[in-house]
Amino acid sequence: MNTLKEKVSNGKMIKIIGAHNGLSAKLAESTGFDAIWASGLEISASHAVPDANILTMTDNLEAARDINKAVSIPVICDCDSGYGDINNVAHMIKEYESIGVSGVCIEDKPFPKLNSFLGEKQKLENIELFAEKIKVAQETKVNQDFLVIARIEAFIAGQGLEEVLKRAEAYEKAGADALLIHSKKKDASEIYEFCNFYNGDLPIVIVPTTYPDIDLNTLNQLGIRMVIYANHGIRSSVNAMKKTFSNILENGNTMEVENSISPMAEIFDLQGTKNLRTSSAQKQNV
Ligand code: SPV
Ligand code: MG
Repeated sequence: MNTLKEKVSNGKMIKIIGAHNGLSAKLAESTGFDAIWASGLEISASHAVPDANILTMTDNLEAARDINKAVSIPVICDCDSGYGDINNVAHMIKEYESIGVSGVCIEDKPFPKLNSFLGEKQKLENIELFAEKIKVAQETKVNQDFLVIARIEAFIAGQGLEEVLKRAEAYEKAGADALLIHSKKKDASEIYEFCNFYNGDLPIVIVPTTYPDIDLNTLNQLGIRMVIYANHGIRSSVNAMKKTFSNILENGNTMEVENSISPMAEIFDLQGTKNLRTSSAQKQNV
């Protein structure tokens, strides 16, 4: 298996999808995605709590561990703003590296963070302080293939291209392995703008949640290296569950939903049931 770092340097677009547990990660892998995004939004939503650092680092680490155990493709972990100051970042890097994931992403917002699509005016972390977080993350990691992605939230905070480019330069200098440029505009204009003016060498990552029409050809033309479809798994499962649950109550039986839900055999298969061993000692006791 290629490391994520090798995949980034081989020139092919890396298609990444969000997951929140082993099952969703497994579905992503079997569909053909290149990597998994252990999404803070998905993990917190799956616990029915806001994406606002309500879950602890340990909660997210446990989810990432489950995800990583379920698949053999690389897992990139959404680590919000690093769970505190530079010392929290150092601890976080040690913990995440120890579970065998391929990298982490940290965003330049203060702790506690709020999901990028919430609130009117998001606050940004001080640029020098965030650059220091990146530096400490790189100094702490042991495996040089472990990616530290710096996520720039300046567009999210309503700032312009100048601030985004300034931050890109600072984080690149601090040693980031890639830059995630986030935007909540309804079109990709901020991403185009950034790609046209960015002079650095780092691979660019985007999360096209609010500009869903951007396609892989366009991403290639812009020189973008990784695309993260961050939340489509949980959004589709919520929709599917709502439909099934209400259909059962409406009909008073499960006849109609049987045709649209996964057969039990598929669930057993996803669980790896066929790998269960039969104990010969137990057999003798029967
Ligand atoms: C996530 O999936 O948790 C992300 C992406 O960080 S976003 O929800 O767009 O902030
Ligand atoms: Mg997140």
